[in-house]
Formats: sequence, C-alpha cells, structure tokens
Amino acid sequence: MPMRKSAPEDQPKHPIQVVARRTGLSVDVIRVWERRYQAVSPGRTEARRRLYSDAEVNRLLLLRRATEAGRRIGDVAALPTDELARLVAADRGAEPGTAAGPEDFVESCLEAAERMDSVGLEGELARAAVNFSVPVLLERVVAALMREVGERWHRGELRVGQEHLVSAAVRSFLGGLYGTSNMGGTGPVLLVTTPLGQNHELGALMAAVLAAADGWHVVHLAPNTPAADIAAAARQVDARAVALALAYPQDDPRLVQELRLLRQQLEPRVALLVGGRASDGYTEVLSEIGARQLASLAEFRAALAELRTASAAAPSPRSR
Ligand code: B12
Repeated sequence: MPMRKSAPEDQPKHPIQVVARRTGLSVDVIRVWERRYQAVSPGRTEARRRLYSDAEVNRLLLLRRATEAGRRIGDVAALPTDELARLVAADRGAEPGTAAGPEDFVESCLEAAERMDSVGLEGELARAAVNFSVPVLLERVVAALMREVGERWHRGELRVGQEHLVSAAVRSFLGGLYGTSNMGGTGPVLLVTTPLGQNHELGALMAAVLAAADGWHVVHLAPNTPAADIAAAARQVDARAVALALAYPQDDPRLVQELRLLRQQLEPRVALLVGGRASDGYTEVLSEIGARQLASLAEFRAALAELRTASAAAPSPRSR
C-alpha cells in the first residue's frame, strides 16, 4: 500500500504491542497481514523493531472490522483506506440484527477524525441522525463524541487539528439539524446563545436543536453575546425564555456582572434557563437572579415543557 510518510498521521511511532492493544488484533495476526497481504508497511527503529503510524493503526482497525463482517483479508487488504472505510460503514449498516448503537457511531466518528476524514465524519453523523431520536442523538452520539474528543486531546492522543475537524463537522451538522427542526416552530419563542466570554458554542446549539425539535420557535445567536444585546434581542423577538450555555471558564467575575445585568434588562416574565458544564461555577449568582440552573438536556426539556404549559394557561398579549 503506498503511504506518504510526511503528514503527522503517517509518522511511525507505535510499537506493535500498542497497535495490538488499540486494534484488538493479536501481534501474530498483524505480522501475517503485513507479510502475506502487505496490509500495512510499518517503519523500523534502529533495532529493526516495527513502528506503526496513526494511519496504519486506523487501517488495521478497519481491516479487523471488514473481516469481522465476513470478508476475507485477501479481498480487502489492498483496498485504499477511504474505500475500506466506506465498505466497513456499509457492512455495519447492512448487518441484520446488529443495528449499530450510539457508541458505534461515536467510535466510527473518532476513527474518521483520526484519519482527518471530514466527509466520512459528516456521513457517520448523518447516518446516526437517521437511526436515533433527537435526544439520543444529541446526548449519546454528539455530546459523547465531544467528551471523548476532549479526553483524547487532553491525553495527547488527538491533535488540535483533529479536534478542530470534529468541532467544525459537529457545528455544521447541528446547524443543519437546527435549520430543519426550526422550520415549523409556531410555539413560544426561545432565544439561545452563550454570554460574554463563553466561546464554546456547541452546548447552545444542542439546546437550540432540542427546543426546536420540541416545537419552540428558536432564535439562535452566535456565542459570546453581551448581556445588553441578549436583552435587546429577547425584547425584539418577544422571547418567552432565554437559554444560556456555559462551558468554560467556571470563574469569570465579568460573567457574574453580565448575568445580573441581563436579568435587570429582561422583562420579568422572560424565564432564564442556564446549563452547561461550567454553570456550577455560577450557582450563587444564578440563584440570586432567579435563573433556572439545569443539570442536563433532559432537565432542560422538562423545564421547557413546564414553561409551555404555563404559557398556554396564561398567554401573553403578544405570544405566538
Ligand atoms: C470543542 C472544544 C473546544 C473548541 C470549541 C469549538 C466551538 N465552536 O464550540 C475550541 C477549540 C475553540 C476550544 C477552546 C478551548 N477549550 Co475547549 N473543549 C472542547 C471540547 C472538546 C468539547 C466541548 C463541547 O462542545 N462539548 C459538547 C457539549 C455540548 O458537551 P458539554 O459541554 O459536556 O455539555 C453537556 C451538558 O453540560 C449540557 N449542556 C451544555 N450546554 C447546555 C446548555 C443548556 C441550556 C443546558 C440545559 C444544558 C447544556 O448538555 C451537554 C450534553 O450532556 C471540550 C471537552 C468536553 N469534555 O466537553 C473541551 C473543553 C471544554 N475545553 C477546555 C479548554 C481548557 C479550552 C481552552 C482553554 C483551551 C486552550 N488552552 O485554549 C479554550 C478556551 C476557549 C475560550 N476562551 O473559551 C476544557 C475545559 C476545562 C475546564 N477546566 O473546564 C475542556 C473540558 C477540555 C479538557 N478536557 O480539558 N475548546
């Protein structure tokens, strides 16, 4: 198999024992696939020990999946990696009685990220969207994927470029879902954003998708929005509620001031819903301003449902 040795994913760095652990293949099988089928062509240390690149590890993983799906190694060993990935994805979708679970999609998204395959990654997300309900898709595929990306990045197993590839693909995927879910929203208006200094935007986008799927008319603003602008937008669209996502940092004194200012400038009837991994850092101010702090997307849905019931019982003069 022709291999470029220049890109970081093509640098030989993993000894065969590590490759065996990562791929679930035995050391003997890896050697046979290399010797007999030229499935990979590892580099060598000065002591002539094999060293495999990330791309080769990924390729071996795909070959393992292809053989598990019933293919003969001799038939697939020479395929280009992209083609192999497509074959494995198709085999997985086609296997009767073994429908892929959310964790399978997380795994195949991570594999696509490792090989910097944004098209493959978007394809996996699109397939997951067909397989699962919106809450399962968001919680068990998208959020689980991002958590795993964060952990691997933290451990030095994923490069920043690979994390950025996933973030961009997930951002565009969620944007698409938001667009299609939000078309018929005739319910009350929900404004979703992240406040000043909060640049992680995917939590807000997930909240926007979920609310739109539940029939809210969602107005989603880009992240890092000053309190005065959130309040002005909420007034203009006659929002029933504002949802904020806080991800990092957990201890920004400026944000405490912003949250107070937001509450002062919002009409009293506008509910303030706040979630995200950093929200625990702001519990005191959130409780002071009467915002609802929500520990999960499931709690968020329940809070939205309550608000809708309350709105239906006492609609505001301008409510939709
Ligand atoms: C993608 C990412 C980025 C991207 C963001 C891209 C984007 N467009 O949003 C980029 C590269 C820009 C980035 C930058 C940074 N990041 Co970052 N990032 C991540 C990563 C991998 C995923 C975040 C994400 O989107 N998750 C998906 C969301 C939806 O999941 P979640 O936050 O867990 O949310 C769940 C709940 O909290 C809830 N929820 C979330 N939002 C909301 C909102 C509402 C209303 C409700 C009800 C619920 C809710 O639902 C979700 C599902 O359960 C995380 C890892 C991780 N474990 O999350 C790190 C992570 C958040 N980042 C981290 C860090 C340190 C940084 C940087 C400081 C890195 C640096 N040195 O520059 C910068 C800071 C940027 C800044 N100024 O804010 C740390 C934070 C550590 C900490 N102490 O909190 C993390 C945890 C990585 C790590 N393991 O160390 N990051």
